[in-house]
Amino acid sequence: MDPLDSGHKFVLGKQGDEWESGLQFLPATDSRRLEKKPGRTKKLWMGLGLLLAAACVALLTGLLVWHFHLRSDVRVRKLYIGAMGISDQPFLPDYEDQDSSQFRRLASLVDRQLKLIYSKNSVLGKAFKGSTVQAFSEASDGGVVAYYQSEFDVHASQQGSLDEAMEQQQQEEQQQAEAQQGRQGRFMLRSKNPLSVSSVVSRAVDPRMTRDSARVKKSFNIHVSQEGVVQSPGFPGSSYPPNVKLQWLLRAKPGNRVRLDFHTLILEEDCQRDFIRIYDSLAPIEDKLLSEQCGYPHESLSFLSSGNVLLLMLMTNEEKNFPGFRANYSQIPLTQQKCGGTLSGDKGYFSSPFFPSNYPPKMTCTWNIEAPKDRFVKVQFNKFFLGNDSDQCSHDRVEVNNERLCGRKPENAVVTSSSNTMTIKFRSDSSHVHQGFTAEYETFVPNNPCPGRFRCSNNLCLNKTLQCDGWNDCGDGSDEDNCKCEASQMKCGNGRCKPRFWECDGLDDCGDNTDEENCVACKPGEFSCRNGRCVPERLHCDGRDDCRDGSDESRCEKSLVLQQCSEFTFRCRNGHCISKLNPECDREPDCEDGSDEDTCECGTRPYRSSRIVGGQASREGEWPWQVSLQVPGMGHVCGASVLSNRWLVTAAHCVQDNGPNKYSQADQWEALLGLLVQSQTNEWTVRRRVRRIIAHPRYDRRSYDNDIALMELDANVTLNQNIWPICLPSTTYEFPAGREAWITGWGAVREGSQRASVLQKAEVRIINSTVCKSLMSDEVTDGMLCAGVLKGGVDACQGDSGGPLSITSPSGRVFLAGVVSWGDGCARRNKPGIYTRTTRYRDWIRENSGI
Ligand code: 4AZ
Repeated sequence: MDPLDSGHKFVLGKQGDEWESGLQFLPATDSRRLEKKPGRTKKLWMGLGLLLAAACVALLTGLLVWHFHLRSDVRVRKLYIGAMGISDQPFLPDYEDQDSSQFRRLASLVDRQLKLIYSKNSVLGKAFKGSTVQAFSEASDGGVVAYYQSEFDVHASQQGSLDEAMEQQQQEEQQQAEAQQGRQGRFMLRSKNPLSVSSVVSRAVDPRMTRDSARVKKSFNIHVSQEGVVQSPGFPGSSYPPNVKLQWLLRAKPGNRVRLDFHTLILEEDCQRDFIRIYDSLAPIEDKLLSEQCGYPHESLSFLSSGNVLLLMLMTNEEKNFPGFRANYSQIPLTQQKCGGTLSGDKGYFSSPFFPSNYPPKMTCTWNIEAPKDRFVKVQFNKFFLGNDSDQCSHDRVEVNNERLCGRKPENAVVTSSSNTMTIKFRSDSSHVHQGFTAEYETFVPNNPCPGRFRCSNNLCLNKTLQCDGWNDCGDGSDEDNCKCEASQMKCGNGRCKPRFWECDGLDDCGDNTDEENCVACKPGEFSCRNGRCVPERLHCDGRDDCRDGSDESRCEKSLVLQQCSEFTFRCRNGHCISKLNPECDREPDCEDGSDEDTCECGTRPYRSSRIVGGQASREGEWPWQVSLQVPGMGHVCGASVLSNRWLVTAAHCVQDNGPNKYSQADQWEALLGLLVQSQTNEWTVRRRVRRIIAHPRYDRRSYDNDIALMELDANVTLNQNIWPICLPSTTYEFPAGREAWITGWGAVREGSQRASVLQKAEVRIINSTVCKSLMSDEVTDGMLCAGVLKGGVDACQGDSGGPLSITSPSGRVFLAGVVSWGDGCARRNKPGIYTRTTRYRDWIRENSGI
C-alpha cells in the first residue's frame, strides 16, 4: 500500500485537502552513463613467448581505445530548475491545477519560449532535451511566474561549459527582458517570442533532489491567506514514510509574505538521508534555498519569504523511526515590518527584521543613530548570527563604521563611533537566512565612555567590582589583566589571578592551563593511586591490584576480569569485577555474562537516535525523563525523573510534610509525564496519581543528607517519544570534575521569582568535591554532588528540586548523575548547586523498587 494513502491525519490548507497527482521528476544528474564495449585485436603467433607479447599488445590497445574513445563518450543528463517572470499574462486560478487546460496552454508557451532561449546558444541548443513546467504563481506586478525544469544531455567533459553557457544565456536574457520592458508602451513590436519575459533564473539541481529511490513524489497547493498547519505524513501518531519526495507549495496573496513557524521538527540526523528544505520560490532553485534542516535542530525554525511564495520540501530515504514535523503557516503584509530608521535618545534597542524569527531574504535596513554633538555612540550586539563569515561577508551582513560583520559573534560584541552619528546597515541576500541580531545602543561622552564603571578593551562597561575577581567578565579577559594577586589567589602564567583553590581541580581556569600544571604528586613515569601511593606506570591496567585500593585497575580502556573487586570497579551480576571505566550501557558487552548491557532501555531520546536560572527553553521530547510533580490546586511543586514505566525518583525534601501540606502522603500528588509547557498537555502527556512514596529513611532535614525518594505510580505508563527512562549509574560510575551536565525544570527563573512555564534547560559542570566543600562551608556530604557555573548566573532554583542532573555518556546514553537538592540561593557566584549523588543510592533504589 502507498504509505501516504493512509495519511488521514494530514492537515492541509483549504485547497490542498487531497493528494494531488504527483509531479514527475527526472532521474538524478550523472545517473545514466552510456558505455560501449571495448573491441579486441587478436593474432596468432607461433610459440608461447610470442603469444604473450601479443596479449600485451592487445591489452594496451584495449586500454587506449577505452581511454580515447569510450571515456569521452560518457554522457550525462543534467537538470536545471528555473523561474520565469511573464508580464503579458494575467494570473488565473486554474494555473494552480496542473491538469487544467489553462495550465497546459501556458506551460506549452513556456516550453516554446525556453526552446527559443536555449536555441540562441550553440552549447545549450545542442544539448537541450525538453522542459516541464512545475507550477505557476501570481507575480507582484499582476503577471505570472512559471517554475520549470529543463533537461540537457551532454558529454561528461562538457558539463562545465553547459553551466557557463546557462549563466551567460541567462544574463543576456535578463538584459533583453529589461530592455524590452523599457520599450514597451512606446512601440509594441511584434516579436517572435511566445511570451513577454520579465526575468529568468535557472540553476543546476542538487543531485539529492532527484533521488531515484523516491517512490512517492507528491505536491500540495496551500493558500496561506487563512492560517493553518502542515505536517509530515503520519505526524504525530507514526513516523514519516521512507523514500518520499513531498513538496508543499505555499502561496500568499500578492503584497504579502508567507510565514512558516515550525512547532516540531525531528528527522534523521544525517542530511544526506532525510531532510527538509525551504525555498523562497515555488521550485527548488538552489539560489533561493533559505534553509536545509535535518535531525533535531536547535536554531530558530521560523521562516519568512521575500515575496508571496514559499516551498517546503521533505525528502526521505530508507525507513527509520522519526516523527517528522508540524509547522504553522500564515501570511503577513509586506509593509508590516519596516526596518531601519533614525534613532535618537540616549539609549535604545533595534534588531534585524522579525527577530527572533529568521530574517527574510532580500532585506536591506539602515539605522541612523544620532547623538547630541558632544557625544559618541556605542552599539552592543546581544545576539548576532548571520550565517558563516566566509567571503568577506559578501552574503548577509551588518555594516558599521564601514566594517562588515557577519557569522556568529560572541555575546556583547561592542562597536563605538568616533563622532556623534553612527550608521548601521543590514543586508540579506536571496538565500540562506539566519536569526539575525539584537542590539542596544547608548551615547557617551568621548573621554569617559564608562562613567563610574570599568572599561574593557572591547569597550564593554562593567561594574568595577568585577575587575580582577578571577572571572573573565569582559569576554576578552581585559578585566583580569594587570591585576595584583591577593594572598588567596594564584598568579597564572598569563598574569591573571585566580582563586588558589582552583589549582589542580582538573579545569583550565587560567586559560593557559598553568593552574593545572605541576599537579602530579608522583614522579614522571609513575601512576598516582587514589590512596596516595605511587606505582610504576606500566602496572596501570595490568589486571592486578598494585595500588592496593584497586584504583590502578578502575579506569582502564579494556575490560579485564579482575581477580579482586574494589570500591572503584564495576561488579557484574556473576560477581566478577572488570577494569573498564563506566562499562554499563556503553553498547559494548564487557562482563562475561553480559550483565553490564542488559538493562539499558534508558537514557536515549527515542526519536533522536534513535527553571532553571540562566537557561533556555527546551524542545518537545528533549528531556523525556523529566516529570512535573504537582499538587492539585497548587500546580507544579517539584521535579522528578522517570526510572521505568512505574517508578520515579525525586528529592526526599519534596515529600516532607510542611504545616498543612501533607506532602509525604501519596494521594496528595499527581505526576505529569511527557510535559513541556505547564498547563498545556498534548497527545504525549500522561497524568498519573501516586501509589506509594518511599523517602530515604536516613534523610536529614537539617543537612539535606540522603535527599532522595522513590515514587510508585498508581498505574504503568506506556513509554513514548516524550516519556522515556533515564539510566541509573552503578555505584562505581564516575562523573569527573569538569564534565558537562544538564539541569532541567520548571523552577524559578531567578532567585525569588516566578516559575517557568516552558521546561528550561541549562548546561553546568561537575565541580570538584574538595573545591565545593570549601565553597559551601563544609556542608557538602559524600552523598552530595556539586555542579554549576562558579561565575554565577546558571543554576537550579526553587521548584527544580527533585529533577534530574543529566549527563550524556561517551556512548550517547544519558545517566542520572544527581537529583536537584539544595543550594545557597540560586545562581550566585561561587555557590554551586548541590545534588543528591545517585551513585551512592544505586543499591537502595534497587532494593526498594526492583529497578
Ligand atoms: C529549591 O529551593 C532549590 N541553587 C533548589 C536548588 C537550588 C536552590 C534552591 C540550587 O528547591
